[in-house]
Amino acid sequence: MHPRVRDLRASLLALQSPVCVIPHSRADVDAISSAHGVAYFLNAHGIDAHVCAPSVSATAAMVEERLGFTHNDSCGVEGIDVVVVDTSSSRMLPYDLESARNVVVIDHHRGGDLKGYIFDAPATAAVVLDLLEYSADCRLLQFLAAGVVADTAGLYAADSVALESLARVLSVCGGQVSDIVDLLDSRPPLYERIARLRALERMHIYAVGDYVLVVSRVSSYEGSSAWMLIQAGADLAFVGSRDRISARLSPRFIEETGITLEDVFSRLVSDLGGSWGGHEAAAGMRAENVDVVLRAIPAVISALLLERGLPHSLRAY
Ligand SMILES: [Mn+2]
Repeated sequence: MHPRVRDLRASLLALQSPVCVIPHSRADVDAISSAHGVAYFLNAHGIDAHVCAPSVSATAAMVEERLGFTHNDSCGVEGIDVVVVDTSSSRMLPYDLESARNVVVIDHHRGGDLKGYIFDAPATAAVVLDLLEYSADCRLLQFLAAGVVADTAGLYAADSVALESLARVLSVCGGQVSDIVDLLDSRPPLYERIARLRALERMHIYAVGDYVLVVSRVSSYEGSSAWMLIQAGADLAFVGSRDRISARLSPRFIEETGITLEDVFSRLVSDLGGSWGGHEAAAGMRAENVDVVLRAIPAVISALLLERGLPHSLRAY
């Protein structure tokens, strides 16, 4: 056990029943699994604890149900002991904790306003696994392992600590990585899947030099559709709905050309009006006439490449 986890253990064991364990609002898999892990730890040590989560993300709710866990949707915090998990920002909490008797905070994000146990860890669930010393019901250990997988983008961003915690869960409970990863596997709702398929049906494909640009049109779920087009092999995907356009870029395109969606959308907005917002690889814009903007995209991408001294041919397929 990490020395700081030992200190956390002592702080938790000093709490008095009943304890309310609260993950951040719109709790993700890491937050909700960690909350269940802390409640289990307290209950195992004779302290009555329950998880209180007024809002839970769709994926977190799905994993929770798959593994047979339940939580309370609301709780009163006045005069009782509270454990906050996976956040140290009071604005991320569903309750004002001013009136609570004691508050213990467990997190792995820096920069919050609440003091507590902030770990340099890949996920709060990795800390909770250490706290439990990997000794609990396997449903709980797998839930926490799923929290680690979720917070490391499906292990893509996992470091040795994340892999070690996953390896220890597998050595205790058996099974393989896919058993944990599959817990997080969700099928999007019907209308989202139909929108994605429509995006495939209606797409226009361009080769801009070595890059594949895809432009399409749906009536909703344009962001999910753009993401799917990148998964399907596009380097640039732009999908319009009634009054907005969502876009995604592949990491390869940004790395090799230095062109981001900030460049693309600020050019489109200055040429055609509208407004945009987002990040370099995922962003969206609002436009009065979405079709006019969509038609302008191939030429704008081509111009941006030329401005960076990257000659290419532009072909429609
Ligand atoms: Mn987390």
